[in-house]
Amino acid sequence: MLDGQAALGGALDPPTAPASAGHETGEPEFVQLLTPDGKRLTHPEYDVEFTDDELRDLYRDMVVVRRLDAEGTALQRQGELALWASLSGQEAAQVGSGRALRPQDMVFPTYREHGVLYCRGIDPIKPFVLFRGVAHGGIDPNEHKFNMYTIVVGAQTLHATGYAMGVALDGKVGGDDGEAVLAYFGDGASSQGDVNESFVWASVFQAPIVFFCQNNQYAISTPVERQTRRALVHRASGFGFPGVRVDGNDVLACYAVTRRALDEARHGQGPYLIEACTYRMGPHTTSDDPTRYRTASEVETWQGRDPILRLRRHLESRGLADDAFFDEVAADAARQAVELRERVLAMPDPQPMDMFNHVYVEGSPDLEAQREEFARYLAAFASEGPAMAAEQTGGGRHR
Ligand SMILES: Cc1ncc(C[n+]2csc(CCOP(=O)(O)OP(=O)(O)O)c2C)c(N)n1
Ligand SMILES: [Mg+2]
Repeated sequence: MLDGQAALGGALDPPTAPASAGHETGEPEFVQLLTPDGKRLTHPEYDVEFTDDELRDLYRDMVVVRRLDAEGTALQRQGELALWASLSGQEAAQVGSGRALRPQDMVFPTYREHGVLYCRGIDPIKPFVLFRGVAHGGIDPNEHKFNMYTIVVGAQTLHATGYAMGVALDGKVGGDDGEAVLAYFGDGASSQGDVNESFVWASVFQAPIVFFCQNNQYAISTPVERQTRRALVHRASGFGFPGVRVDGNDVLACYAVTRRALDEARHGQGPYLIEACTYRMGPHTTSDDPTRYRTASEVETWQGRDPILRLRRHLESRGLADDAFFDEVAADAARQAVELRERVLAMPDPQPMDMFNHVYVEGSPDLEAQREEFARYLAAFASEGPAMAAEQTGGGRHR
């Protein structure tokens, strides 16, 4: 037994035991508050009362992030982005968890959390800056309490755990105003050493962190069955903290479990694992062709669990929204997408020499030597005109 474990009491026991939540047992058991046909369920441990306005707002958020995401795919296909990692299908997991955050909470995303970024109030153009390659996608993590995207699979869970340990050392846990950390990762990342090491450190130091696994069933072409023989949620108990499996296509359930887990963390109860069962409807990124490794019928099955459609059905069945509302939301999303597209196309290409500007605060002799060498290299194309210089340096590749 770990020192101090007794003092933590029941915090180490999963609040719900997802008994048969394994691939091997067929139908998974998870927290669900909204069925695919829009029926509202209750749950004894994870439930939230949503106002009518909150339900409509969650609907709007999901429609908008799906629409902006579609713009990312379209822009890449038109040669305007180098790459796009789509969130399509994962809107409920991202909006539900993203809206469950309190202002003081800190987020560590992967490369796919455009929906969480949107919920954080960050300008949605930020990921487009990164994927167009005009900047490194830098943002001030403290401004909106949201860190930079991490492409290195699983690495952000270590950053998040270290940060969360710092939060605890700073004495910022233990009350309603405590800070909690939300770290996203994928089913594939669950096999990374970084993620497992994060679990160890977070657990033994009772760090205020919620690990949010979007199990979208694939790590590129590798199905989740190649990551684990049991449901990922079971990992939590082995590391010594609670875990819960949630219907990741149910925005209400994702909100409810994340809110509860974050609140426990901010009150000093230590880490929590959430496994959100969802599905990546599109390719891994625009570089991938998912028809090579999954069947159309599987995709169809998941279409029937669509996160947006089920909330729409719920709103309709309760008379909380009519066609005018749905049309207005669609028009709002389309307007935001057009505006985003125009701003992406208007982004200036970076100047080749700019890459030396922000490497060190005060520069270095090596950097200066490289800067001068590269300037001479560019000057060598001067007689061939700016177009050739741009081609040699990668500038203008989007055209
Ligand atoms: C350390 C590391 N290994 C491999 C890769 C290549 N890679 C990028 S995404 C990915 C799959 C990740 O799958 P998952 O964690 O399930 O997240 P998802 O993309 O499904 O959201 C891999 C292997 C990488 N970026 N970093
Ligand atoms: Mg995955």
